[in-house]
Amino acid sequence: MIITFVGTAGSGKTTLTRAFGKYLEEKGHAVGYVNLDTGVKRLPYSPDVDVRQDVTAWELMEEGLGPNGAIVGSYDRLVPKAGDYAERILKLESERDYVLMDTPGQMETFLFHDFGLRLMDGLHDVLTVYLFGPEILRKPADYCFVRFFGLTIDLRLGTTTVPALTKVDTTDLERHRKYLEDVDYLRARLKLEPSMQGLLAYRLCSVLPELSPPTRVLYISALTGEGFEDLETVAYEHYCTCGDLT
Ligand SMILES: Nc1nc2c(ncn2[C@@H]2O[C@H](COP(=O)(O)OP(=O)(O)O)[C@@H](O)[C@H]2O)c(=O)[nH]1
Ligand SMILES: [Mg+2]
Repeated sequence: MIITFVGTAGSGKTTLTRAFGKYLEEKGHAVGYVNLDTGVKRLPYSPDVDVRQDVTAWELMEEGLGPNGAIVGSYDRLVPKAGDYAERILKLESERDYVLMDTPGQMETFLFHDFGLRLMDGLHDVLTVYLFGPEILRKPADYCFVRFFGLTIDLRLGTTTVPALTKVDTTDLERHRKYLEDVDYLRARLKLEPSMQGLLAYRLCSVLPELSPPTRVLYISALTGEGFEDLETVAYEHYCTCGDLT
């Protein structure tokens, strides 16, 4: 089974790839690792498939491009190879119990670039885990934002996406849990918001139950291992039920 970690730069994708992989290995599973980040210099795990074998962002910087141009340019060069990478990842999947895919630091290069989309088109039944840190959850509308962002990843990649709050070792988990799990509570709080943003969030959250089943939210710390069992369970259920994560 293939699990892809997607999230903004610094949300914890690489750290979780390493920590969750180690957890699975300690339980006796064979784990394959895929690095899709052309811009990373050092990885805490040994990738079995690594896009840096073909191109790195820093070699394009040496050719004179700035950091953003180098990142985009590196994925432009990878586009013709997307099918090959998909095949290599599928082969790795056939040899291992789990394949963990660590995606580009900047999420947009995966979600908006042809390379990421073509690669995902070549894979089947991928479980995508959308990682977001507690620092982006400041007001009630933010909880609505992350729920919808998870859905837009589904829409974009055509995979099943489960939202995961990361770095829970750094935050007051119970407060986040209530907003993320109890849509009625969230709506009640949003109703009190006088802004247009609050009104939009209220309306969006009102249609959330219609748009998606009550998806489970994961609460994870790559440092303490909290939530790893739940992630393993969700991955297992995904492969047994083909996408029903209620
Ligand atoms: N406290 C805490 N820090 C974390 C956790 N996961 C990642 N980090 C830190 O967050 C930073 C970014 O992590 P990284 O895995 O490189 O993020 P990426 O850009 O999404 O791959 C690093 O300094 C990590 O040590 C976590 O679960 N708890
Ligand atoms: Mg990373």
